Amino acid sequence: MSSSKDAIYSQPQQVGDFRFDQAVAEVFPDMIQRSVPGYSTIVDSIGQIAGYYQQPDSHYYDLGCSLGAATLAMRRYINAANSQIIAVDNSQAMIERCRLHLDAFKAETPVKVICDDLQNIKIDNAAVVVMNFTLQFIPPAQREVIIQSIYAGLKPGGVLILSEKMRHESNQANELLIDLHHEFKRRNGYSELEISQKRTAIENVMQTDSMEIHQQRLQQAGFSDVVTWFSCYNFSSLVAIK
Ligand code: GEK
Repeated sequence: MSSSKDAIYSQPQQVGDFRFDQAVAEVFPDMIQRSVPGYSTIVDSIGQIAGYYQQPDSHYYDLGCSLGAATLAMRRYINAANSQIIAVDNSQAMIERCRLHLDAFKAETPVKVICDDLQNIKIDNAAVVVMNFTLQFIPPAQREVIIQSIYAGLKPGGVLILSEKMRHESNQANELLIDLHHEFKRRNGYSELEISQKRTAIENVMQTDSMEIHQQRLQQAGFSDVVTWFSCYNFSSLVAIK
């Protein structure tokens, strides 16, 4: 399926809140690749980690799946008997394209694709739950319950793979990480106007937590072991083991 170059914020405009609509879904692979450092590495490693923690007769969740990148990666590495992947997103535009992406590749492991708020999905019998840059779009007050219900739905030895953009506790360090990220975007061809308009659009929609808050929330939910396996600028990914 074709995917286009992201030029959504290239012209001066009245910037509204960012939404995962048709226009974003159309350019999403280009947008995320040019905006998240290490995105391809993260996605492929999610597949590897899922392969490592797979168990027979289990579910694998991709919450906030967008076009299904993490689902495709998991499907490449999972071969345990009687596995099922459940991919969830509440954007109709994303889900339609996700279905086309998944159908374009043949694989053994069945995938159920659901268009719904991830908070309506009961997690059960899970070997692996992936939230690859999704929790940051959920209102902060609802995050604790989500992490608790993921913990409850994981099998013993199961894992949550949680990738997030992080806010650093100290302002000075936070500014450094933001500057490095903006330079990353500039080097990937985004203009000053695109960077600043995107920043305005995302401000109310994406509220980042610090690493300390993520760690605390995971520990309080019961995760005994949490490891940061990827970190670049203000983007990190954790594996939380039940
Ligand atoms: C990837 N994981 O390529 N319920 C379900 N989906 C949601 C909700 C919600 N409440 N809120 C937001 N989303 C993907 C990338 S993008 C990250 C994930 C980014 C969805 C939203 O529609 C979007 O598709 C996704 O979460 C976040 O590995 O764009 O920075």
